[in-house]
Amino acid sequence: MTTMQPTPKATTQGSIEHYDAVIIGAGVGGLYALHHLRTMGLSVRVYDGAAGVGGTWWWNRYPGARVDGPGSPFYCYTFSEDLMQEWDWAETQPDQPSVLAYLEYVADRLDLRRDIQLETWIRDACYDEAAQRWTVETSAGVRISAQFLVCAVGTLSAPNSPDIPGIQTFAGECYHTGRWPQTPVSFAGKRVGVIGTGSSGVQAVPEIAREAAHLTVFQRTPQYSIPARNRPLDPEVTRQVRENWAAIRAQLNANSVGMPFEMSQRLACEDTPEQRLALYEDLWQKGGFHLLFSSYADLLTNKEANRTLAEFVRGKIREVVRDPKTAEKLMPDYYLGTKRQLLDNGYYETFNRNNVTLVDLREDPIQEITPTGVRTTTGNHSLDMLVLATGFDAITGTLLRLNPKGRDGVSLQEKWRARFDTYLGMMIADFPNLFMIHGPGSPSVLYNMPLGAERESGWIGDCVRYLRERGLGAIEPTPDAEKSWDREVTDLANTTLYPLTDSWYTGANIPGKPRQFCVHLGGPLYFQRLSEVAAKGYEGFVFEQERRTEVVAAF
Ligand code: NA7
Repeated sequence: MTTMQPTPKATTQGSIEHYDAVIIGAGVGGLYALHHLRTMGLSVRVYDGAAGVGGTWWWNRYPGARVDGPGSPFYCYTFSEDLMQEWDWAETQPDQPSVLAYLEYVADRLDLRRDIQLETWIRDACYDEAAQRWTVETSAGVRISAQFLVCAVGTLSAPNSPDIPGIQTFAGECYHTGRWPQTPVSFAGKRVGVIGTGSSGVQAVPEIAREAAHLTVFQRTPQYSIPARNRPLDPEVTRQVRENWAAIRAQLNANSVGMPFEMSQRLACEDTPEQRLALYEDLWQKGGFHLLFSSYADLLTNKEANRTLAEFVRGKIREVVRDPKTAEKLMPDYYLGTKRQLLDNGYYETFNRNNVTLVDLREDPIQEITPTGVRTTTGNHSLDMLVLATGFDAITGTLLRLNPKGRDGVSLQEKWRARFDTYLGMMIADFPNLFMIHGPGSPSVLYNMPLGAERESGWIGDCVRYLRERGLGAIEPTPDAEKSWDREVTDLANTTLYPLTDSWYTGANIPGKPRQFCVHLGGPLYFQRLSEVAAKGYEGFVFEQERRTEVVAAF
């Protein structure tokens, strides 16, 4: 591991600092991109609006927040043997403080902080065609210039605050899970309402119910949740992973979601109903994503296969929730796994508590929020605190809010009015030298995100090197390359059940957002495509010769 290298110098022209690369975001993606580009010898500056590093793990401090996918010791960077050997994970599904502590440790261990400016929002970014550089402007009005702009802005970082009549009038405490306060929040003795039952709501509900005087859960769409079965991480697992790290890393890279799962090759119809039930029961007891990935290969592609697992989980809800009416309200009816699959620690059990009420908004919609609570069609729910677990304008929302201006001043909002066109999920036509990490059209949220960030940053670094070695000043994809990439992403998605469901994967959670499933489902195939494109001299891209050389740092 390289530490304590000298920071390549930024240059100053007039009052503007010039860097080789500006990275927006100091989360999982931005931290690694900084390390990687800096190791290559580039001058790099990272900006983040938060007061600490960690990105989504800095903001999402709501009670119960924890890794809700496959957990430790695999939700981490893989590039450094040292990081792997040094960091001890305590639980199989690390909680938010643990993941944040890990990212802080990485920032310190790699000496990243000296190139990160916190509490600094980037409010604008414009491409200067003559200079072949980006100018970004901070919320304080400071302008910075960089040849490359790396948007590591996060896929779940633009909170969706619901437009419910009267929401601004609520007089009690009101928190969005994605903007949870830094100071402790007490629920003791309070009447709390939670709106939203996605991952955040399902994680927060059991924790809040334990402390609050009363909890009212406002549910719009019931979801399937699988027990996470979080437990202390067996030290023997850690030991084996450390001993076999090279092999495990290769396994992660080869896996379709970047995790060491045994992906089933068997079809659901190859087993009898009794065999299926036995397998589902076994994997339900095991907990986590095994039920989805290690049971049958066609659960996300075949409606009948999906129905068998959905029926099994509905049966579990009926078994756990004692009041049959409440159980019926909790019954999901979409294709399991096509919304973000939830993992919980006692979610359905929480509805057996006598201080918890479930309001089914499909039969009893919210009319308005008043200063004292929530009024639904059937009555008032008096509340001291409102928790908005209403999610995010996912994948594209933060980039669109930043709204960079590319060639001819065209804005990203104009460019993406109808479709989120990208090439490889990495770059956008008319936005030269702008790279994305976890952008639309990449595997992003359906892949191990630290590993994806590493692999995408590696591609960005190689691309920068390619330009520098050839005296090229700018790169951008062709519109044709974007169109064929869109077809590839869409064709892959259409082999699955994902596009059939309203979810944040399809953009359906945000009113007016174009409906588009913009996650590349290829896993290793995606990274193979990245390598192929690079090997063919960046096929699908066009270049410009370097016009100016005086601001280019030593490389
Ligand atoms: P999600 O998964 O988008 O969940 C948001 C929830 O909020 C979901 O149940 C929504 O119902 C509900 N919602 C959204 N707007 C409203 C309004 N206006 N009224 C009532 N209910 C509403 O976000 P999360 O934060 O839970 O999870 C996102 C990721 O963040 C997750 O993967 C974690 O890793 C962290 P809907 O289903 O749209 O009917």
